[in-house]
Amino acid sequence: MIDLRSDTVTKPTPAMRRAMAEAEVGDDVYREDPTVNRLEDRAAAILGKEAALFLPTGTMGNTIGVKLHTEHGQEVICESRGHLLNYELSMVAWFSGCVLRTIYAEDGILRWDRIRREYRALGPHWAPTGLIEIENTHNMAGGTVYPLDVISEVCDGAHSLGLAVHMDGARLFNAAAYLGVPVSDVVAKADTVTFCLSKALGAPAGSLIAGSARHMDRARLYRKRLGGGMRQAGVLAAAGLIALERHPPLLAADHENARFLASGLAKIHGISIDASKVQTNIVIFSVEGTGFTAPDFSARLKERGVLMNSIDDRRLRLVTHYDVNRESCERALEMVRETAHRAATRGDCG
Ligand code: TLP
Repeated sequence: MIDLRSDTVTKPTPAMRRAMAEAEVGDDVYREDPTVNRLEDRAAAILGKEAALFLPTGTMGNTIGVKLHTEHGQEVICESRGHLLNYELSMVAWFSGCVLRTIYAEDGILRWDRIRREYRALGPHWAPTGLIEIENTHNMAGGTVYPLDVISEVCDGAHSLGLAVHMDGARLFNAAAYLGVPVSDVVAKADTVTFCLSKALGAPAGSLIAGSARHMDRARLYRKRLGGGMRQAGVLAAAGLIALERHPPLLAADHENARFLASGLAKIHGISIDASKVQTNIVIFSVEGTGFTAPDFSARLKERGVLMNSIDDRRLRLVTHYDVNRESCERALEMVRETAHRAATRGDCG
């Protein structure tokens, strides 16, 4: 199977497995796991933040990020296709008691003028805005990257109103690779940032949240409340350290493979995609013109050994990662071509 459903599907490398077997561990709830401590210190240093905290998932990172900056009854502004709203089981409401005020942006990138219009101070009828959340890269907008000046403007604007900015940087390192800048530049003005070791960086599990030492002390309490105190978590942190130190340079190849797939898809009859918009490792395309629904197209691709998820009735998403090389991308493209062609020539539509 060529698995392009997500970059979460990668298997740990031999180096990761060795490091996991040999990891020095302790009880992380007592802050005695040397490998976790090392990972947190390295992550904070690489991001240019005072402190970082190891977490089981990105969802927990965003949940804690929202909780740190808000009070019950406030609004959190995010883009309308944001992961925070659509894929996190309403944790913003469940844990933080806030509602989301969404803004649609075609490219997923929220600009300050749009945010400013949605900002609300406390009024007789209005819940006040408590936080701005930005997703970088933006998953469902197709892996799009916030330009540095946009982040800067959003953060300056938010801060001028006394608001914090939390960045969902699940694929933060992809954003930095695309921009060709250190990750610390991308997150410099964000108050807190979550990033995942288990996405494109390829670790089997784990994410971090980073920010001020004061925020991370509170984040540690919220992590425990959420059931995320993980004891001898050094076995996971060891793989995470390899992901963090060695894998960022590999991301450029994933981005090239995504562009290769996108430009190949653009040539297939019945498929629509603007390949020039693909920036990182996520490609979203429509199969509407093939006559198949996206779930049917996905099922037929699976029969041909290629996994891609439908994200709605018309569109599929593919995500490149280090377990899929160029040869597998060529094969995947061939299978998409065959599936679309079969629909066109035999009327085999689902
Ligand atoms: N994204 C997953 C699915 O949940 C959709 C994927 O396959 O892309 N923020 C962003 C932008 C994400 O894409 C994800 C996971 C998360 C947060 C949550 O991370 P986890 O799965 O570790 O909770």
